[in-house]
Amino acid sequence: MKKALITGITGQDGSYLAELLLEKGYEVHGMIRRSSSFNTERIDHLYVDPHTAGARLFLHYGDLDDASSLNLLLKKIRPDEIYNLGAQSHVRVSFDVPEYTGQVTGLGVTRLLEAVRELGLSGTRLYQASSSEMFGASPPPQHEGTLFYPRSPYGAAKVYAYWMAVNYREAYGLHVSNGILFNHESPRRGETFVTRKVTRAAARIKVGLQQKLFLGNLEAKRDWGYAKDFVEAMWLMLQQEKPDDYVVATGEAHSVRELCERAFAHVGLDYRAHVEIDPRYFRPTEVDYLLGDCSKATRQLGWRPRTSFDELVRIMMDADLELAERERRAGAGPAVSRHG
Ligand code: NDP
Ligand code: GDR
Repeated sequence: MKKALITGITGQDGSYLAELLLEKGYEVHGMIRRSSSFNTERIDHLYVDPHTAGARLFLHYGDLDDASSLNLLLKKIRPDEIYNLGAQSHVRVSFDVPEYTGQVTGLGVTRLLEAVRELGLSGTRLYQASSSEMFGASPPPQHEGTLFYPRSPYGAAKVYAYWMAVNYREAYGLHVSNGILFNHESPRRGETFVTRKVTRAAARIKVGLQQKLFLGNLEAKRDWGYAKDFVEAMWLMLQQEKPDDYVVATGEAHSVRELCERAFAHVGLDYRAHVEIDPRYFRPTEVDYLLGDCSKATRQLGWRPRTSFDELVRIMMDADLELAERERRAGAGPAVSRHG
């Protein structure tokens, strides 16, 4: 039975990847952070008591900021595959906590690579969650050869991590691949990322739980895909004989404004009556236009996106409508304005 370790298993991608690997028969180990509130909601449906016969999902405390925890975990588990999805992943927030973002999103990768190297885990394959944010201000369409020009502490940390992954591949022969993933979303997306913020608010407005939605820049364009499709590309990368770097995207871009239009229209509303601009959501430097060219992934991995933008909005709206209905029935109070 193959063993995989997922850092960031409690996040959006971690939860879908854990599902995929369990379906494929893996023993899955997830690294989780100690938190004063519950942070395992996205994987609770997968968890069974580890004492149960046949249990294949195991959770361990650790942190990308703590090299000793990484070393101990790798020593204990000796995974065949490591998926490094853990990160301070919010671009806007990275301007507020630039040093911390560098520590976790950047140096965290070095700590992990060093642990693999020090322990001599030469057979272990590693996936690094690189990002289209690394392209930043480089004009679209972006592909593996496009110049990196990050526009945030988050983007800069991911560029550092990307090159450390490449360096450990070249210097020590480690099997490390970078997946340069463009934005991917789902009903499990964190509520402060724009897609989820919009679908959540449109649904709550529809059922009468709130009236307004405050957003930042409506003109930014993103290549939005479905997280469930995208985690398959991560797995495919680690099944290749040779490690490499791949762009994963849909090849279709839409503006935040279009996203609002579609989401609100799905429930028969006009976004213009509800969306207002709050400058606190503007970023000191913005990434205007991301549109990925994933032809290499299609050619070499046989991967292609399966879910269109319209379908994605429908999936997210349907899920958030159900959630809003439940909240309404439970007598939820007025909307809390979340930062993000
Ligand atoms: P999320 O923000 O949903 O999840 C991030 C995960 O990282 C969570 O499990 C979080 O734990 C964990 N984490 C945060 N800080 C630490 C730390 N110090 N040590 C260990 N774990 C930590 O991100 P996504 O699932 O959306 O993304 C997964 C990865 O892919 C990230 O690295 C992200 O930067 C990258 N990426 C994402 C894209 C996207 O569009 N979703 C596109 C390209 C790259 P907790 O739950 O406790 O907060
Ligand atoms: P992004 O995603 O920065 O691309 O990073 P996000 O959804 O946060 O922003 C997308 C675009 O929407 C604009 N925007 C707003 N964004 C947020 N969060 N909140 C708002 O109110 C708002 N109004 C407008 C933003 O300015 C931006 O242009 C995501 C993360 O998952 C990263 O970890 C990942 O690497 C990249 O996608 C690819």
